[in-house]
Amino acid sequence: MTWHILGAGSLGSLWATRLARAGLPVRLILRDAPRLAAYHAAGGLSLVENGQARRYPIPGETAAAGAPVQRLLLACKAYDAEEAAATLAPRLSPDAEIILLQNGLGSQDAVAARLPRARCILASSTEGAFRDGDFRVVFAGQGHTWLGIEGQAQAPAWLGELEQAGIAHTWSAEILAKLWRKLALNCAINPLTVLHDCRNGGLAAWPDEVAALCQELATLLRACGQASAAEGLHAEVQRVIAATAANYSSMYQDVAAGRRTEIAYLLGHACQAAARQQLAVPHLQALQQRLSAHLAARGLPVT
Ligand code: NAD
Ligand code: KPL
Repeated sequence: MTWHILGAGSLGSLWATRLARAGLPVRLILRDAPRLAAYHAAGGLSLVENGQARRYPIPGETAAAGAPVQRLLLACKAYDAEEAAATLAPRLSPDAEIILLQNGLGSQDAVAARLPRARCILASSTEGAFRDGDFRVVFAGQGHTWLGIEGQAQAPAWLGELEQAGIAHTWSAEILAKLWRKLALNCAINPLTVLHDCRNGGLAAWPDEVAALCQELATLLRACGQASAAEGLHAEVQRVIAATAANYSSMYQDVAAGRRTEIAYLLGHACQAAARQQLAVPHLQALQQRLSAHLAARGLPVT
């Protein structure tokens, strides 16, 4: 079974190169003909691991190519996911499976609504990768990927291929709790690092702000039926701040580089969920307003 991977960005390239290295059939879906031509000119995808680069000549195509797609890894940003999935709709076989690698929440439902016949598998990853050149990805941080369909205990047989490719993973029937927990961590840390212009460790100077956000986020998680994701949230946020003290958060890096953020799928999703639950979250709302103003002042989208 071929792995079609849409998005030759950081995570898409990290998955594509490791699957190809394990001898599994992989095809990369590029945005358009000019990107495909640039990819061909590059001669494949390069993976940099422990300072060593190796190139993998993985076949590429655009969404317009004809062959049916049975297994798709959607590896674009959350704000591109629905449209990207829609471009592939005509090629999806009736029993197609789509693995959604997007951070945050909201994009997964949008994809599922666009492709009602596809089997959507949600994923939450703590792996770290970045691009240091076109079609070149650096494996920056070992991590783990949880995959699952809510309430489904039976893992698909192809998970063995991830094993074969050395992609650390676990199947989870409580994948929504994983995604909510990561969303809460990101909401408690990332926007504050942008607003206070600091590394994660700099948030140790703002303990009351962090505590107030964690308290609201935990209440929200419980209201949304995610009590397990609320458990010990503040303590974990403090642990992550200490453990990643020297790092800049992903949102900080996006803003610093003038890139669009995934705010709508993190803080935006949290505030919307609170509104649906008629739950007052004044700190989260104030944070969203401050962050939106900060992004707008830099010409960046606030959704
Ligand atoms: P990225 O921006 O590096 O890569 C996304 C790629 O998708 C880009 O190359 C973009 O051109 C491509 N793309 C978008 N729309 C497309 C389309 N219609 N057709 C073809 N290609 C298209 O992003 P990333 O860092 O790999 O992140 C992907 C998701 O994974 C995000 O939600 C992110 O939050 C999450 N994530 C990333 C990391 C990481 O270390 N990079 C870790 C954990 C989670
Ligand atoms: O995931 C993160 C990010 O920067 O996006 C951490 C390190 C957990 C901070 O929220």
